[in-house]
Amino acid sequence: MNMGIKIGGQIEKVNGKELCYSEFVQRYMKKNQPVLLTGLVEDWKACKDWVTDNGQPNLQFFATHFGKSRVQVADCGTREFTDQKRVEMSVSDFAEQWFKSSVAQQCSNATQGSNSQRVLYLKDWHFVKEYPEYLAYTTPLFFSDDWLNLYLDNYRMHTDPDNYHQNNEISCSDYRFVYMGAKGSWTPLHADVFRSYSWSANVRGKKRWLFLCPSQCHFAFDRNSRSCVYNIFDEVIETEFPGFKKAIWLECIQEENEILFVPSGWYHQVHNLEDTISINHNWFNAFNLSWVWNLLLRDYNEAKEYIEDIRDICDDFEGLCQRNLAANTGMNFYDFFMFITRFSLANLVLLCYLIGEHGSPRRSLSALAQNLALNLGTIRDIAVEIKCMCSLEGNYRCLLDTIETLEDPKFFKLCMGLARTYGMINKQCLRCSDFEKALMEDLIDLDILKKYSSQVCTPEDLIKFIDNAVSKLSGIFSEELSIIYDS
Ligand SMILES: O=C(O)CCC(=O)C(=O)O
Repeated sequence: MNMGIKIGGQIEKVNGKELCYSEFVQRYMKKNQPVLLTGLVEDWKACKDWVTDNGQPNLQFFATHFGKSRVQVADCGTREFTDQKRVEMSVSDFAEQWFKSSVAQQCSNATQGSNSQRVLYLKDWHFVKEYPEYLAYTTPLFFSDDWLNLYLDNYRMHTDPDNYHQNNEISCSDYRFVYMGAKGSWTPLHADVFRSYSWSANVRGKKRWLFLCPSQCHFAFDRNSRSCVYNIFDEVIETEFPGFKKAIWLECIQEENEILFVPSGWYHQVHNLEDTISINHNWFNAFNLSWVWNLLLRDYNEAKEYIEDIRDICDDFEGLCQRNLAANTGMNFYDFFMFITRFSLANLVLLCYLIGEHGSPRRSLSALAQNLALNLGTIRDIAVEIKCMCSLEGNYRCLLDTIETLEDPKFFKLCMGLARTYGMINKQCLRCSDFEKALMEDLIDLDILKKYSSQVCTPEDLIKFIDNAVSKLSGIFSEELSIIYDS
């Protein structure tokens, strides 16, 4: 019997209306600390439409408006490998089963009998992707610097031409989800996909979260550091998980209408204390990009070690490692490299625009230029790390042609999304419509970016590309751009 976990403290709660963006960055995002935020969801349509007048989940509304959607539903009582067993069903079937089991629960409460109903939990519903027009909620400003979903709105993270699965399309299409489950539904211990940040808003209901900070995570792993505890409230066998008892957990009771910020690499287990509907995004940006790269590197080394014994009989051992990495982690080194290269280029396009448009720096633009410089500096640092990985030498084929990219409508949309994000964060100092017009009508002087070799094939190419562009641009934003080389 698990004699109970040690709880060392609670998560800080802050009124989101009294916090400004830069405070959120300094206190939580940069320091990778969790926080519970109040006051940010009150005007969401989801909070009205998805909850009945007497405060219950409005299952009828879901069945009527979104009933045909196919969703993943976890059976919380059945483990399958490291997760719960999942089945696919329609939202209306899920709503019907939820309704029936809550009636059965009420009957068993009344007769003090036992209820043998399965506890089902609808997870990872790509709601925004499926219903973009419905506008259920708006992402709070604190979580808007989201490179992951902005990128996936325009590109696929991974394309394997030999292995094209329609099914995978929607499941990798974005990381904006709706979760719905009855009281008692839960999520096993895990850290988030790509070691991204996440935020989770309770539209209805209440959750209990248990967190392990990154420096304690090894306590939840087995003696080979391979698998982590599934349910921290189960009996955890000491010989298998020798450090488990030493773990000190942080607890958070998240009430209705509160949003939890979950930092990178924090393991967590979650229990719905009431019937709950939540909205949940995963995302990353300059502050946690290194977590993504470190995870990829770790998973790559594991993937390689796993098939080491077939290296000699393999025609393309490296290719196989990368394919396995993409299948298990959701992206591989090439996908990540494409991602950071496109992002660098988009940041540089925005800088070119700021300079062309305003000739000399204005105070309000200076903050924006600093954002872009921070992004470029982070990407450059990671490119330096990738370069240092000798095992990759010679394995890069030509990945990205910058001139072609600069003419690609998808890339335009990425640049516009970036402009919108940093325009919002910096209080509209950038008129996005002007930027959009300039981009569409080819009015931005991109000569600086077009001058150099257009082929970015290796991390060295990317570093050179950034350095060349920055050296030309820094005549104007010299102070802002100097932070690129700070680390
Ligand atoms: O709400 C849940 O059950 C799980 C959510 C979660 O794990 C997350 O946001 O990372």
